This record gives sequence, structure tokens and C-alpha cells, in this order.
Amino acid sequence: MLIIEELSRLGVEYFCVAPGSRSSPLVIAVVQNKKIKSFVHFDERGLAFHAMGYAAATKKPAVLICTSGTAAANFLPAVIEASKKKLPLIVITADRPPELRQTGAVQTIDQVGLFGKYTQWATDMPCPDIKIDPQFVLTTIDQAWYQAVRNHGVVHINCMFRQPLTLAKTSDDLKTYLKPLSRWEKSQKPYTEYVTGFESVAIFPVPSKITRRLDAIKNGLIVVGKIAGADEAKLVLRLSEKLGWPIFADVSSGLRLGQNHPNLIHYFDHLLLSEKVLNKLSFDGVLHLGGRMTSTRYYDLVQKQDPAEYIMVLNHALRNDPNHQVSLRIEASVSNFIQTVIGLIKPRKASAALKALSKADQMADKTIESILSEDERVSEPRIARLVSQMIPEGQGLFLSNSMPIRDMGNYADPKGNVVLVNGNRGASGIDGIIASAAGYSKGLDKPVTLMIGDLAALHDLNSLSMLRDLPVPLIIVLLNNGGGAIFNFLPIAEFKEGFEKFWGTPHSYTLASAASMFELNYSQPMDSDHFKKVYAQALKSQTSTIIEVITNREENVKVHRTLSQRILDRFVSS
Ligand SMILES: Cc1ncc(C[n+]2csc(CCOP(=O)(O)OP(=O)(O)O)c2C)c(N)n1
Repeated sequence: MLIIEELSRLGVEYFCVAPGSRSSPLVIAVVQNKKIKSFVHFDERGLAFHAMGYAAATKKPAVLICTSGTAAANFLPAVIEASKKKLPLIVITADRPPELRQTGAVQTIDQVGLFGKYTQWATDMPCPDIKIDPQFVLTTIDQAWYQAVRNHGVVHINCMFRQPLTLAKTSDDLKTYLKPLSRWEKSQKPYTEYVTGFESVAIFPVPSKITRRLDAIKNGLIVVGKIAGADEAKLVLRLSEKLGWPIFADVSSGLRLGQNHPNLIHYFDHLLLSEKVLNKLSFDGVLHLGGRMTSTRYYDLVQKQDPAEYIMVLNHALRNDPNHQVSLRIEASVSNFIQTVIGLIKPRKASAALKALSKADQMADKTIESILSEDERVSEPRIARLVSQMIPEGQGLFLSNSMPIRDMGNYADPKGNVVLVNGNRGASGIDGIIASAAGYSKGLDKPVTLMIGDLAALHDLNSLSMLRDLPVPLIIVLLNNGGGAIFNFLPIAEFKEGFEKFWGTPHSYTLASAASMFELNYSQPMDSDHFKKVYAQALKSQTSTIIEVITNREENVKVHRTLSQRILDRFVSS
């Protein structure tokens, strides 16, 4: 009771619970606490991804509760993803009492430190007992919450419980036990309140040192990964105007879709294939704002160009530098950084690289639009472009790993709407994607379109059971190419002997019966017009929908290569 009440006083509102017996005392308290929202799912793996998606949308910690044993172990993939994405999660696992540990007792595993280095902080709570100070319980929860929020990470509270697991204490016992907490009981406040932020007033003790280094860059490039949201995106655009530098914006940045600013090079991933474009680029400095880029070609480019200065601004302390090139790492929010430096840096005219890239980008846009709009087939690039053109302003777009996130980055129409883009790029797994998108939609309280491949969908099939009761519908655009299409793009595709069986992993399943089993709308459009019609219908429906687009892996590779080639041909002839 104390644990759940204290969490709710700390402002935690979403409690995700998986069924089990050992966790009963915690779950009883969840049921009896009228201030909080709860969510129940039978599979701890999907439940944990759901909680992580919720935290991604709300930026607030969600709580996970499960019973003892392998139930707890099933939280691990989402714990890893949350920890890599720096999202706050409070994981509470119920455990057996000490006398049952290492005795071969049923459903008993070693849960202490189960999530290892993926937790920011972890503790092992003793069994409830009147000899244990209630103040200890409260300050432990306050500390756990603060560790999760302050450090944007996962905390693990392993709670031992002894039988009986129901409400055993009489109300007199409870009164005596809670006596030292009389002030806490009368108030609605947490026991220990944490205040932070004083030191951040002086984030940049020497802003001039940073601006001097920025001013020294002659041909700069701004790259933007995941950032905080629309306000930060606006600041990035203002900064690029002042610096006159082009921007390569990752699809997760919020700057790729619905932003038609001339400094944005929407199709940079395509353009970096062109020798003609590459010959015009010579960056001596990169300003990398926010998280990682999806584009491998971007990382190849900077590795080759090896700019003297690589400044990275990110709101946590972890290294985010797979090429080992960062020369100045600034731990700050992107908005704090820009607001501090923007008035101090010298304004410049648009750089030669910006002019050349911007022209090339417009040409790429025209080429892609003309080729894709002629194409009535439901190719994956075409579907990505259509979704980017049709998805309504302010809704969520969740992109699965593998090709969906790349298709959207490469083919989204910049003239579409501004939407909230998310995905699991922490560890880039294809697990838990449906659950994460459902949690994201719950946290946003807005409709979300999920673009997902068939293997990722099959991996997380039972999370479809989360959709029927979602308050807002989830639209799943399922790109079913009968296996893992990404591998068809890799050199391993030449290994004919084993490619299909071991990488392509072909199958002939569709999700039609799964949709009916989980009571979802379903359609399988045959061409682009049909897709537009069913997507428009799905956007109006109150029920979640699966739109299954059947494509062909080898055909996909051809479409991508033809598009890239046609874009390149345009450059050569321009
Ligand atoms: C949990 C997990 N297992 C395996 C992988 C390796 N992997 C990366 S992409 C991929 C294929 C994904 O296929 P699908 O979801 O159908 O998308 P497509 O490649 O067709 O776009 C696999 C197996 C991974 N990233 N995560």
C-alpha cells in the first residue's frame, strides 16, 4: 500500500500489471488506489514494451509489476530498450522470501540485480513486517523515483513477500504501524521531495569557448537525431538559418516529415549515393544535435570526410559516437544549448554546400514524386510516401525497425503534416513493436499509425490483444513481404545456398485470421488507390485496424534501386 500510494503522490499515474500470485499485495494496492490508471496484459514481455512506449510518449515514468520467476526475466528486452533510450521506468518484481531463495522452491530464481547494468539503480526490499520502519519504505520509493526521473533510466525494486499474500493485517495493526507517518497521512505530498536544476543554471560556464569553436568551422553540417519535440525543432531551424548550414534530419527528429524548410535536405540518404553530390561536399565541422542517425551512408560520409570538429549535443552523458569522431561533447538539452549560443554566434550566408544540396534535394523530391505517383503497385516506398501524405497533423507515427523506418526516411513527402514520430531505436530490436506502439498511443492519447514488417508483427502477435480496448485506435500498416526484406539489400543475399532459409526466413502467413481473433478491422489493399481508401477509412474508425500490404522482397529491392538510379541519372544529366 505504501509503495503504490507513494508512487502516486510522486505523480506516477500509469501502472502496468501482469497477473500472478506473489505480486498480489502490490496489485491489491493498485486496485484500491483511485488516483491511478492501470493496464493489464498477460505477457510480461509485451507489457514491458507497452510501459516503455507510454514513457516515450509522456516522458513520465510508468510502473511495471509482475510476479516472481521467469515473469520478471521477460521484462529484460524492454528494460534494455528503455535504458538505451534513456526513458524512465520503475520495475517492481515480486519475489519469494529469503528462506525460499536457493532452495529449489517453485517459481524462485535469483532476481536480485536481474537487469544488471541496464538499471540506473536497484534495490532488494525485505518482506513487509511491522519491524520495518514505514519511513524506510517511503524514502526508498522516493529515491527510486528520483533515480528514474533524474537520470532518465530504469530502476528495479525487487520486493520479497511472505505468505499470506492477501490483506492480513487488522486495521488496528495497520494504525499502529503507520503511527510514525501521521504527517504524511494527513498530507498528499511524497515523504521526501526532491528538487533539482540549480546547477543547470550554469550549464555553460564558458559559452564563448563553444561559440569560438563553432565560428571556426568554415563548411559546417547540422545533423539531427531524436530531439525533444516541435519547439526544439523550430530552434534547430533558426540555428541553421543563422549558420547557413544544411541539415540532415533523421526521421525520428520530427524535422523530416511535414517540414519544408529550404535548409532541410530531406533525401540526403539518396543524395549521398551520387559521386556528383559527394564531390561538392567537404565538411570541416559537424554539429550533431540529439540522438543517433539511422542512415549508414551518413556515418560513412563523416568517416571519409573526417571533419576536424564534431560537436555533439545530447541531454545525457552516454557516448553516442560509433565512429569515434566526436571532438566536443556537450551534455545539455538541444533547446538549452541553442538558446545559449544562438545570440553569440556570427550570422553567415548560406554555404555553398547548402545551395548545392538544396537544389539536389528539390530535384530528388520531383523525381521520387513523379516515379511513385505513376506507380499503381503497392510497393513499400509508395506506401511510406502515401502514409506521410495522408497522416493527419499531430497524430503519432511509430516506425518499426528494419525497412519501415528507412522507407519513411527515404520516401516521406516533406509537404505532408507534422506528426509525432517514434520507434525503438535504442537497441533496434524487432521485438515488442506492436506493444510499444500501443503504449505510445496510450501515452499520447492520440491515434497512432504503426508501420511494421511481417516478421516484427509475427514476433509480437499476442500484443494485438492490447488493441481492442485502446481508447484511441492504432492503425497497423503491415508491410508483408514474406520474410526479412532488409537482408535482401545486404551482400549476404548473394549467398544463394543458405540465404532464403537462414536470412530471408520466408513464410506465407497473413494476419487476416489474427485480426479476426483479436477483433480488429482488417483489409488487404491490392493497389495504391485501394490503399488510400482503406487508410482513410481506418483514420475515421474508432476500432484499431490492420492494413496488410502484400509485397515481394525481390521486387522491393528493384523498386529501391530503380528509384536511386533514376535520382542519380537526373543529377548526371543536370
Ligand atoms: C529481436 C530481434 N531479433 C532479430 C533481429 C535481426 N533482424 C533485423 S531486421 C530483421 C528482419 C525483420 O523483418 P520484418 O520485420 O519483416 O521487416 P522487413 O525487413 O521485411 O522490412 C531481423 C530478423 C532484431 N533486430 N531484433
